[in-house]
Amino acid sequence: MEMTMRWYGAAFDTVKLEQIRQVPGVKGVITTLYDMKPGEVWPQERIHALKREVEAAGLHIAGIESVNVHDAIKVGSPDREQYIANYIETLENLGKEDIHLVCYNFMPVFDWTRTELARRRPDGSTVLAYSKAAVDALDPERMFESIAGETNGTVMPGWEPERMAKVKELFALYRDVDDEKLFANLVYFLEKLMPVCNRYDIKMAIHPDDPAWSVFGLPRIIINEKNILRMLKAVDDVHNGVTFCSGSYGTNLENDLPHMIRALKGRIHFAHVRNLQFNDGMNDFEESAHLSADGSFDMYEIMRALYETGFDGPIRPDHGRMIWGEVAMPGYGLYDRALGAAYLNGLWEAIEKAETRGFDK
Ligand SMILES: [Mn+2]
Repeated sequence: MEMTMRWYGAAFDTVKLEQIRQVPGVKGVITTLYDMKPGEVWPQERIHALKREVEAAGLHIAGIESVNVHDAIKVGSPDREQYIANYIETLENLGKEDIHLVCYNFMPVFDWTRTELARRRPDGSTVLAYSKAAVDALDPERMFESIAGETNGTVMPGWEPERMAKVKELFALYRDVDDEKLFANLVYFLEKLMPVCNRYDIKMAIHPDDPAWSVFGLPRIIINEKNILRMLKAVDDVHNGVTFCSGSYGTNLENDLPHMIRALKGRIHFAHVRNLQFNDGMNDFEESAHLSADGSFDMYEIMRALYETGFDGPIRPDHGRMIWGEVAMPGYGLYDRALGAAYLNGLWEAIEKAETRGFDK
């Protein structure tokens, strides 16, 4: 396991590499070229420059989150061939720069869905939250406007304004795409990627749909153990793997997280670990602090399952609370993610030492 933090790049992130460097145990960042649009080829020089920038701060790039997938690939329209070729070229350029992990998702129209970006908790912190009642009352085409005022002036991944301006067209594009078609398009895409992934040893790590069920009638496939196992089997290559995100799979209380981790042994290449607090079953939840006692998940059992399955990829704390007056992209402040990293490191050390030394009787 390597502890990392996500970093959006100097032009977009309120957190500096120098600050990340001071979080105990963090030597790697998960980063991206945030201004690249889905479907564009990432130039090797820009990847190289990003790498140099990260390394100048005493860190290294542990992986990319994300290289976004163009909608033509997801819906399977004829122009997907060009976009797949572009994606392969991007992977080639990443491989040449010695980058071996790429997180991506295959969610239609919306990336993750939350209905509040700054719900206030009793301790005065604010967190991202989801309420079914709010989703039901919402016109999906107005989803972006409803949260736009809460982004603290930042551009949120998957919710870029230029993308949301076209949301009506996007819905039309997916009109004839059901779960099976989306699945077939994902398999088609992955099969095309495997040769370049093998050549450069690039592990593709699909991020689950968040929340892990259909929203606004759109198809959703990366939501549970059964579907992921089907996907892994359909393209049975170690480079076709998973980002295990506890906060996304965990939105569905039917998902037994430690069990899933064990079932996906060897194919989890990247982990996002965070907690959720459920207030009214799956109808209402919020992103609590990472600590088990602050939310609904047993974080010890999640970390233990990762340890026991020999997980050796990057892990990162996920969305943090906004605390101590910080103003940052919701979920991506420095302070609470640093607390999360320290806590997860502590759990890991305790699990590792108990395993290797045993407890004194
Ligand atoms: Mn995640």
